[in-house]
Amino acid sequence: MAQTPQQGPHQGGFPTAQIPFQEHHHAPLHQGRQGLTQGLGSSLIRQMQSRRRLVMIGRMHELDSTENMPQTTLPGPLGTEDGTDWPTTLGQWARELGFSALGIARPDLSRAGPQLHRWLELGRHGHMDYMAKHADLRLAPERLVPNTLSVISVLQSYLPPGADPAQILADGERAYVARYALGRDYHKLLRSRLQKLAERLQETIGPFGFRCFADSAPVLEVELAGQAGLGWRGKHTLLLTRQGSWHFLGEIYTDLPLPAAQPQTNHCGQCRRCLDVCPTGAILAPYELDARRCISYLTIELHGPIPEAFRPLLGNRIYGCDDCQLVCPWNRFATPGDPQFSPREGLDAATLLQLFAWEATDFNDRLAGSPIRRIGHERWLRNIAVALGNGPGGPAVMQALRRRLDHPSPLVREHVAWALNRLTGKKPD
Ligand code: B12
Ligand code: SF4
Ligand code: SF4
Repeated sequence: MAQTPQQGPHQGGFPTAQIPFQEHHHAPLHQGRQGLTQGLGSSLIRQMQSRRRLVMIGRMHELDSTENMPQTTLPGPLGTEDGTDWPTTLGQWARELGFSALGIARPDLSRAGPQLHRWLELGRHGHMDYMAKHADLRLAPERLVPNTLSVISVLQSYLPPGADPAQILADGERAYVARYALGRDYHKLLRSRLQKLAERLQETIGPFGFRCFADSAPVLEVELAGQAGLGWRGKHTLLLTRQGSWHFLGEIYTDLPLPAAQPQTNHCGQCRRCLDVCPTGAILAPYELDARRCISYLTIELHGPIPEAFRPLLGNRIYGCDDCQLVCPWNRFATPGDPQFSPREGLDAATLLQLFAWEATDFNDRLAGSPIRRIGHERWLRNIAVALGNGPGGPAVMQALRRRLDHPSPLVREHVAWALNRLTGKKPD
């Protein structure tokens, strides 16, 4: 789920620690106040303004430990005074925008801190340096976006139609691409929908501060979605619901005191299918993933050579991996995803040879608007070379591999040579 080749994966990257955001429409918090619609209900605006004053006074008291200032109670959640059921209203608006669910959390990530730090200390993030660099911001929404009181989390279903994953995985001549990456890149789409949601709320209640995220900043998305009552964490570490796990996550950090949801209980029970199926043993224990072993990391996030020990285990997975989700019993209840994520370029059933023949211009043109484009042509060829080496081989495959032996990239050449050796060892050509 890489964003740009030179930036942190998943993240959208934030090369400097100071401004860990990307994209122009990630305006600073105060800019969320722009666009205030004229003629709003004046009582609502007054309610918002007095609420904000109370929150600020309450915060000043929290910060000052020595003084004897009069006690001021923080206001109740938005809607307490006028009876509006904001979670339901926002949920309806979210569905109108194409999201599948919405929940609200008052963020407290203190319980996740020790586990995130342990994960980093054990080096399980591999080369994803941004995970270590911004760990503290990840754990403190109010530091990432000052004044954050609530997090609105959304689910965006993406399960695309197309060829049966099991059949593709069993066919060594075809390429398996993770379901999330068959269609349009989700990052911008989600953020633009979240922006619309926040703007609609502004038009209704007046100005407030907010920022939208979808895998685009140091945000502990699964943990927050769990707190927002959207599902529970599966043993594979992803957010799981009674409709499965084929959904992206996005958030709005806001200074509104919205009513928070109750977290759901965990429904994994005694099941451990995801742990048992993982081709590389990346799920070391329930809820513990070593990214360095995960095929998603090896094929998308890792820039250099794929460690040789893992190459045979990749099979024909050329971009990401879904095995731990494909076996999950809750995914039997999954509903079709947003049509925006339907397969493009026949990626759900393409042959490895077809994709290996793409030159850099084909790769860039055909994959414009796809998340795959971010790994670049070089890593694309690296991954497909490994998959070809794991396949049945044959004269056409040997010829295609030999043709790439003089590729300008040493990375590509080395993986092509590995594939040729492996196939030659298997079946003399
Ligand atoms: C880094 C990252 C990766 C890494 C590492 C994954 C991981 N589990 O950490 C890699 C590259 C491997 C990866 C792969 C995938 N990713 Co990813 N990834 C992220 C990212 C950017 C950060 C995740 C993170 O914070 N990891 C840090 C570690 C510490 O978190 P964790 O493993 O979840 O650990 C927590 C708990 O498990 C627990 N814990 C940890 N250790 C222990 C130990 C014990 C004893 C206990 C009890 C608990 C516990 O505490 C930790 C902190 O809360 C998020 C986006 C975001 N900003 O949040 C997307 C995200 C999680 N990825 C996503 C997706 C879709 C995927 C893939 C399915 C893509 C694919 N098909 O190839 C795979 C799935 C692999 C898997 N089983 O997780 C989606 C998941 C949506 C969902 N339904 O949950 C996200 C949310 C992006 C998005 N906005 O939609 N990803
Ligand atoms: S995505 Fe694949 S490699 Fe990664 S944990 Fe899941 S099954 Fe294992
Ligand atoms: S496969 Fe089983 S253990 Fe793993 S997430 Fe799904 S229900 Fe939980």
